Amino acid sequence: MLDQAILFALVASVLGGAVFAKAAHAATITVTTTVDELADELNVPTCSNKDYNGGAGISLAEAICLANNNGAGSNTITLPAGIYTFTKWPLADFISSTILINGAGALSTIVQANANPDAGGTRLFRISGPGGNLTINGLTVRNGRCTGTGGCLTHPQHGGGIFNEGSLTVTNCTFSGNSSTAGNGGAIYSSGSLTVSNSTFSSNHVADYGGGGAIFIYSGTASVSNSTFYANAALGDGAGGGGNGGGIFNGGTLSLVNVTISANSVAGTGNGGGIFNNGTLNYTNTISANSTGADCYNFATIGTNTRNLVEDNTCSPYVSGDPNLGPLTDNGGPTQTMELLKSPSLSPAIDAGTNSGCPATDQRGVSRPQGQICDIGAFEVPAEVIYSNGFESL
Ligand SMILES: [Ca+2]
Ligand SMILES: [Ca+2]
Ligand SMILES: [Ca+2]
Repeated sequence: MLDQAILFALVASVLGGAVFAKAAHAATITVTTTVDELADELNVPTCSNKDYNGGAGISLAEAICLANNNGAGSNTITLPAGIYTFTKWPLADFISSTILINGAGALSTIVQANANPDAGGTRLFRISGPGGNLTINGLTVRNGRCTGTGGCLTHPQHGGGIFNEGSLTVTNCTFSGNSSTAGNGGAIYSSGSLTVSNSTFSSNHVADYGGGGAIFIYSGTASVSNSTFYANAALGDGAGGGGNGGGIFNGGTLSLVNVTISANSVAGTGNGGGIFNNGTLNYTNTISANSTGADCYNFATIGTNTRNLVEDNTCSPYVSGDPNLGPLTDNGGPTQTMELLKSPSLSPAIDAGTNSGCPATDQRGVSRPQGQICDIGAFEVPAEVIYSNGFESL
């Protein structure tokens, strides 16, 4: 016969479990395998009726489905160091819930498309609107691609890395080698809400008449800060035609704060090697330089325009001329950056920004400002230590 206290404990335990189960929509899911275990079931763009138990572990695709099926509330997916290769389109495509994917850092957690994608390509993430809300932190998104009409499923050919119709937040990430060769947005296409900080976009591209080698903002809002865009391109059709915005195409409302944009390009009839603005551009403490095609081509509205450096003097900057940038490389911090050099000539971006709205750190995590004033761009040059002997060293 059960002791009354034990019975009470059992009932409490069952009730507690029931209460917990009802509130258990928010979950943390840890990915345990780099194998794309849901690959054979990905051809239907829904997460229902899938066997999440196939294979030996929980794959990234399975984790996304588990989160989507978990109802309201936010879910955290922990993505340990490793290379996660999507072998089919487009499951991870469909994020319809609130998900945070936490990588172990952009150098060690890599999400990529396979070398030989299905016809049409292998995009890496798609956020459905309006319920989809994805945050990615500390990972690399590379080699995602949409290759032609009908590719990357119903929305076609845009956004080789990520297609966003909901809300997307990117922090401490690298996007490289993503492409959309018959559409817009090599790395990201957005018609929703986009926030990017402390991230680097390099060598992403579009082709034909596509625009936005790295990012194409069709509509909606986008805020980018403490980030670097290097060698992204709108390659054109190879016969004199081309798309706009080698780095960024803006058709919505775009805010840039302490961003470095360098060596991006357009071809043929394309314009705006660095930035093409067809919406509202608000920009502060931002560099655009070394472009093929104009560093910044404004076709619509420039709102806020404070302390920017645009090498070729397009988009009415505070200062023009070469910013004297170092190569894209590891300068400390989780992502690659471009240093402001002091020789052979002092970079005119050093101590030339505004402290108003300047982020508390630079892209690497170095506190701002160094010296009295924030530098222009994503990199803050450390203030020189002047020793009592009057020199920079003892
Ligand atoms: Ca599994
Ligand atoms: Ca230059
Ligand atoms: Ca400074």
